[in-house]
Amino acid sequence: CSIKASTSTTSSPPLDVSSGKLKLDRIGSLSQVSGVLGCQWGDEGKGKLVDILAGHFDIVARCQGGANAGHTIYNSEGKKFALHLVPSGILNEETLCVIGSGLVVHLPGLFEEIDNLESNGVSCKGRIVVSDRAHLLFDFHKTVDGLREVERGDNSIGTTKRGIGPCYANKMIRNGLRVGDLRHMDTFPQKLDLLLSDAASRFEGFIYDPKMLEEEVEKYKRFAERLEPFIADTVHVVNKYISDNKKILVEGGQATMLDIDFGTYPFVTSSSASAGGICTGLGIAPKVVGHLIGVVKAYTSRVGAGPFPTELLDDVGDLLRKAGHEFGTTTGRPRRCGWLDIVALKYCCLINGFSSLNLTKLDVLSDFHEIKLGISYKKIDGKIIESFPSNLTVLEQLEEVEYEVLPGWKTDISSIRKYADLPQAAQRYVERIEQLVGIPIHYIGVGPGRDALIFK
Ligand code: 2SA
Ligand code: GDP
Ligand code: MG
Repeated sequence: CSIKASTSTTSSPPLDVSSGKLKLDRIGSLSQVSGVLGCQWGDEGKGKLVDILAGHFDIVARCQGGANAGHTIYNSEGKKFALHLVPSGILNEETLCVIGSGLVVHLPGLFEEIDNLESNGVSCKGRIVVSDRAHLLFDFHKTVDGLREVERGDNSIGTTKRGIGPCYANKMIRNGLRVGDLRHMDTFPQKLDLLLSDAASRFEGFIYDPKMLEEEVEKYKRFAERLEPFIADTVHVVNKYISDNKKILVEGGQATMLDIDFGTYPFVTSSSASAGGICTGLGIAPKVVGHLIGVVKAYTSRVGAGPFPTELLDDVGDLLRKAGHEFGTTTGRPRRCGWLDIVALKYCCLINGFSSLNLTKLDVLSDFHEIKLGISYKKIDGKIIESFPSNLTVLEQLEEVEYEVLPGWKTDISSIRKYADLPQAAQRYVERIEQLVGIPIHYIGVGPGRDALIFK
């Protein structure tokens, strides 16, 4: 169900990039329900693309994760916004932002984010809806997250300590509280008591005194009142938009290599961060999901522990971190950096069936004499592994990654807006990636700003 830009139901004009209008054939090839998903270990720059595309969609929806996500976007005046729960469509006034049923929502954090947006001139009233099926993430989930990390000792995951895993665990063992429970404050205290008692019985370090329940209930009574205008049955809302022929853009949080099923388990997040999460986290049918854009950084970063075959623990890695400003948007942690891993990228493309890719942060590679692409993994016994292994032990026992070395371009590309104007070596890098993964790169990021995008 391909759509035409000219039939857009949103009134915003096509985005003005300095090379002219946003290339309409690229927008025209998007489908009624499109998605933007991370291809690596997160922080590929998904938020920037979602913000840019938002003007062409009626809804921007998050389908999984919580305030562990950190999406950095800039408005047209260059003002920076770091979003965690609010979808990256919020800067586009015409867009309705949906926090879907697959999310875990920390209400104090959500209100703080809304207040911050409002105080910076971004109106949120009537523009955000929160699913009544989304799970409530309480402060105690954060405490438990921290306690579990301590318990894991040397095997700690390096979570964002935002309570994500413990909240999803409650969802799965079926004693969690959902946003819709805020409409039934009579049974709320009893359910919360069970949750808190459960956590206290599991962790010695978790002190649960009765005052805690009282205080929490009082707080949530106030939250319930404030949240009421935002609460909706988003399954109904989103499907109604679809049947009215309106357009939905789904914004992925984290990325496939952090997906609970397909990532580097157990060093993953606790939600479905790949294509499947779109349907399970929004309640829409697979047949309506069309064009998926995979966002891939021109190199790789990872924050937190876990395997990272192309990681660079030397000066080159430091240079990537410095040039790319690779520090966590949520926690400020330095991100681990390395070359682009084609083995992991091919695996991710297989799982998600992307229609196109957005290669981001190509500008960050401008200072390098040579740039490497991780092509295959070699085991200790000399055997080549071409597909991404499911087993952590296999990953840990890799002898080496085989690289293809490409020449760098050693020139600033951040003000270039036309593909043909990129240096030959940069074009060669882009085209080699396309060739290796077999998916076209339609968007190339050359800077953090809205206009720093090349349409190929
Ligand atoms: P969690 O907190 O349970 O989801 O952590 C589990 C793993 O998932 C990783 N994770 C992330 N990786 C990259 N970016 C994320 N968002 C923030 C950002 C991270 C930050 O945008 O920079 O600020 O540190 C994100 N969220 C979760 C996490 O590092 C664990 O490896
Ligand atoms: P997300 O979680 O995938 O949305 O990504 P983050 O916002 O956590 O991290 C990406 C960072 O890179 C942000 O600070 C963006 O502003 C920045 N960024 C995005 N695209 C580009 C790009 O093409 N070039 C440069 N230099 N920075 C970019
Ligand atoms: Mg991020």
